Amino acid sequence: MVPKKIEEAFSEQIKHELESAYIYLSMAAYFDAEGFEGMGRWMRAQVQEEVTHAMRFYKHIIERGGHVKLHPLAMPQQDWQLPLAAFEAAYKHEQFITAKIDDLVKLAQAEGDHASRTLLQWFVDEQVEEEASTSKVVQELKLVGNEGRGILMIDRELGARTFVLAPDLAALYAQPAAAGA
Ligand code: OFO
Repeated sequence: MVPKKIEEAFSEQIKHELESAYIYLSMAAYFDAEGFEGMGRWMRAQVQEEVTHAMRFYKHIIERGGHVKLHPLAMPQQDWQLPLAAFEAAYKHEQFITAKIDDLVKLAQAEGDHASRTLLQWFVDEQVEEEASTSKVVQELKLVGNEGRGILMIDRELGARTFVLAPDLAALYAQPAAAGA
């Protein structure tokens, strides 16, 4: 059975992960409207990834006999001055999420909840990547400044990103086997 405090904190984290998806969807809409197709695609892949982050917490609560309670999502920012401003906001948001994951680690330790440890370690590692990937784009955009060709090259590079569903989550979305199959 999942401890009550963990169930509540993980439900709250589902909200943060879905808010991440919502923020990145808003950024995708901004990039797509501004003609930055690659950045729009990168953000749309990030949206998918954030939803799977929420679903990792969801799966954990359900598997341990808990009840997921959903919270309202905050309205995301709709517009940015430049691609750099959007990616800076994304990097800052990832730092916020890292702090939330660190709080969850402390809570799981205080509750002596060893079952949450593996899940949270996955998120600790993931946040290193999340911060690194957004910060890398910020650095690249800063390097090229307002140079149009440079921005377009970054846009092309980011457009190569695709979303791949992690195999350990595939069961959440797979069709149930037909009876007698
Ligand atoms: Fe869920 O890692 Fe980004 O926000």
